[in-house]
Amino acid sequence: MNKIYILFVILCLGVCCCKQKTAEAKEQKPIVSAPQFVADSAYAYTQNQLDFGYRIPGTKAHKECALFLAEKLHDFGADTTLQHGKVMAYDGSYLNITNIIGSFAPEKQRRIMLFAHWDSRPYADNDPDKGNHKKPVTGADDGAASVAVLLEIARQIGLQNANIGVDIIFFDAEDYGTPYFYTGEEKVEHDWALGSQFWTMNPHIKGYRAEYGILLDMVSGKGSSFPVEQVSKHFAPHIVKKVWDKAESLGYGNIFPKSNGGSVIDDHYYINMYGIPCVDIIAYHPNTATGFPPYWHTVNDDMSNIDRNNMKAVGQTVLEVIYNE
Ligand code: AHN
Ligand code: ZN
Repeated sequence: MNKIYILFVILCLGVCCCKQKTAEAKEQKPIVSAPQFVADSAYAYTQNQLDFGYRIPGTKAHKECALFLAEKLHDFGADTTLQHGKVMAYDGSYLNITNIIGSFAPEKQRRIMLFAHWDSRPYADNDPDKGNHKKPVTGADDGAASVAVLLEIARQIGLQNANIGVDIIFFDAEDYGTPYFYTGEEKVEHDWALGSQFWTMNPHIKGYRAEYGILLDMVSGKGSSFPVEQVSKHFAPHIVKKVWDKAESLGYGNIFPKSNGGSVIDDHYYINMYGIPCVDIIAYHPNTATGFPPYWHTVNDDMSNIDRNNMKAVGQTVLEVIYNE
């Protein structure tokens, strides 16, 4: 009887000590509060990109905008690399592409990868007016605004270090997929997300790893919300929980509902295939034929649809996720 009693006391002490230890370990983690995301700054970075013109691979505007984005990342204190590559487009032609990579605290082992596509689509082939299908897309929400939110996040990380290393990657040629009017013989598979596919075959650092990734795609449209994208839920349910819980705790639950959104082959699909679990924060519109915003791949994807409130909700949520690591 006594022996059992003693054993019980020892067990209790053990449990108590262990609990204390984990509590201490938690306290030791430095508490850093996240900086405030400035939506006006992200709005201006969106306009800056549009000012170059259409960011279509092979054009002067594309080349100039790449240099602008690299210079921004560099100015904010990131180690910046331009990764040049050649990829095959949907019609068998070759494209010269540039992925733009900015690394904060490159010496840190623990890392997060944030990414968006920076190119704009050459064809407005979802425009209600057929006459516009061969015109280019301005790509304010589809491209520029997501890059702009990441630039503002980069600026904030430059001003106040995070505990974890952060790599920001702007992928090229995401939006060069087969236009609906294409009738050519040559048909190339995996025709979207060419820049991220190139990167998975040629990571900027051999064997590059990050704990997880977050893709932003069309995060700034008026009237957009971001229910859970299904490829993300399949490959990275724990990261979905982390991001969507954080948004909810910040009061952005309406913009980040936990309901099911669409399922999209986007840059995150190929990064998940590479082995980094990642999520896509992407607008879902249940009432359009595509599930994308009404101006998606039309000539109307311009500044008039950009909503600073959505930029703030997405930017602040991502910052809070980063600064809690
Ligand atoms: C497909 O339509 C297969 N993917 C769309 C991904 C996308 C295009 N995001 C922005 N533009
Ligand atoms: Zn697009």
